[in-house]
Amino acid sequence: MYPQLPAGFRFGMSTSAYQIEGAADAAGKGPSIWDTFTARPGTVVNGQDGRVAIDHYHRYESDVALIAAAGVQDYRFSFSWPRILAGDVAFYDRLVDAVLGAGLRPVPTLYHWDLPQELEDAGGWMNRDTAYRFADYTDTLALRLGDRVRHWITMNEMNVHTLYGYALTDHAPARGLGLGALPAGHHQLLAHGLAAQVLRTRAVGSVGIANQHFPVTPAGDDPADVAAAALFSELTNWTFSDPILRGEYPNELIRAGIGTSGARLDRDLELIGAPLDFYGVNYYEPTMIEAPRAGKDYRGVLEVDIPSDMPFSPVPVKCDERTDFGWAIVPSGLTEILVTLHERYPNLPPVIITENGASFHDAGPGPDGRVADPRRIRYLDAHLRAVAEAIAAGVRVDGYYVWSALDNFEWAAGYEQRFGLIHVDYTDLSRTPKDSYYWYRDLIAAQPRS
Ligand code: GBH
Repeated sequence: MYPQLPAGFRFGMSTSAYQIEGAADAAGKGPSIWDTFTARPGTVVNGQDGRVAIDHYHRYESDVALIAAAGVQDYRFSFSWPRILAGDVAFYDRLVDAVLGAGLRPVPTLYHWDLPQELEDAGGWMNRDTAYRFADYTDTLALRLGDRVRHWITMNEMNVHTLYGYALTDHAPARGLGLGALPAGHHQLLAHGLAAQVLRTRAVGSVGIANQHFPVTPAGDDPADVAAAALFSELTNWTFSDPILRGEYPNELIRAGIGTSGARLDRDLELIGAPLDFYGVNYYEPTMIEAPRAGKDYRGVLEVDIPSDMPFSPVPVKCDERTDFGWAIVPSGLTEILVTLHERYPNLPPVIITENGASFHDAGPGPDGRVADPRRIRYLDAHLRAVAEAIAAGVRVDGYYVWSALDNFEWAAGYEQRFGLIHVDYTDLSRTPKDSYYWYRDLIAAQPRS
C-alpha cells in the first residue's frame, strides 16, 4: 500500500542549474563562484567540477520528457544567473516551453548558489548591492517568462549557502568568516524581499522560497546542552525564516551581527516579511547538539566541521540507518519540523516540500537493464508517510518534490553521491530510470484524483 496524500497534492522533482547543466561557457556565459571554486585543487572530491555536469543544457528535451513520464505535476529547476548576465535567456525560454509542452508546471528557483563571479569580485553577498542586482536580474526573467511561468521560488537554502560558503570554506565562495558571515545571510534575505516585490509588480503568479529546515535536539537535559541546541537552531533555522514569516530576527546577538540597523533594518524587515503564497521546505536529516566538552573531538560528525571555538558541538543522531553520504535517516524529523513550523508561525503559508531525498552509491544498470535502489524507495516511502502524518496533525502541505530528478554534481562531494531517480552513467552520460523512479510513478498513479 502506497502512502496516501490528499486529493490535489502535487508531486514533483527538483534539480539546480550548476548541478546539471554543464555548458560552462556556452553563449558567452561567464564563470560563477562554483566555476572558480571547483577550479581550485582540493575543494571537491576527485577534483571534479560542473563544466560538463550531466550536459542537461543540451539534453533538456529528453530529460524533461523522462521527468514527465513519471507522471509528476511539477518540475523545479533553477536559473543560472551568469547565463542571464551573458544574455542567454533563450535557453530558459526553450526549457520552459519544453516543460509546459510536456504538461508539467515549471517551478523555477532564481538563485541556487551559483553567483556570477563578477558580483563576488564586488563583494558577493557580503555587499548589500548584490541584493539590488538580484532584483534587476529577477525583473529580466519576470518580463521574459512571466506569461508562462506562474510559480516562482526566490532563493534556495540561504542558511547552507551562508554557513558553508561564507562562515566556513566547504562551499563556494569559501570565505571562512565565522559569525562574521551574518551580513551575507541578511543580504540574501533582502534579495528575497526585493525579488518578491519585483515579481508582485510584474504579476507573475505565486511566489515562495525554499528554506532548509531540520529539528535540532539537545543531547541531554543539561541546561547548557539545551541552550547550545537553541542557539544552533536560531542560527541555522530561525535566522532565515523568522524575518520572512515573523518580520524579525530570533535574537539580539543575531540582530547585532547582521550589520544593518535602525530605520534601514526596519525597512528591510518589512520588505522581507511580505506575505508569500507558499513556503518551500527542504528536509534531509535532524541534528543533535551539545555544549562543547573540553578535550572531546567533534570532527567528522557532520558533513562539515563546525569550528571548535563555537558554543555548540554536533553529536551523532541516533538512527537505524544512514545514507551513503552518512546522513541519518529519520523520517519522523520531517513530521516534527513541519509541526514546529506550523506552531511557530501562525501565518505559515501552504508548505511545499521543495527537496527531500537520499544519496546512495547506486551501481549502473544490471544485465536486466534495471537499476535497483531499494533503500531509496524505503527512504521516500517513509518520508511521504511523515508528510501525511504532518497533514493529519493540521499542517497544510500542498506538494512534495524529490531531490533529485537525475544523478548530478553534488557540490563538494562531486559525482560520488547519487541522489537521482534517474541514473546517469558518467562515461557516456546515458540515463536509466532507477527502480525508485518506477515506484514514484506508480505511487503517483495510485493517488486519489482531485
Ligand atoms: C541541498 O543541500 C541542496 O539544495 C541541493 O543542491 C543538494 O544537492 C541537496 O540538498 C543534497 O545535498 O551538514 O552534516 O549538518 C542540502 C545540504 C544537507 C546540508 C543536510 C546540511 C545536514 C548534515 N544539507 N546537511 S550536516
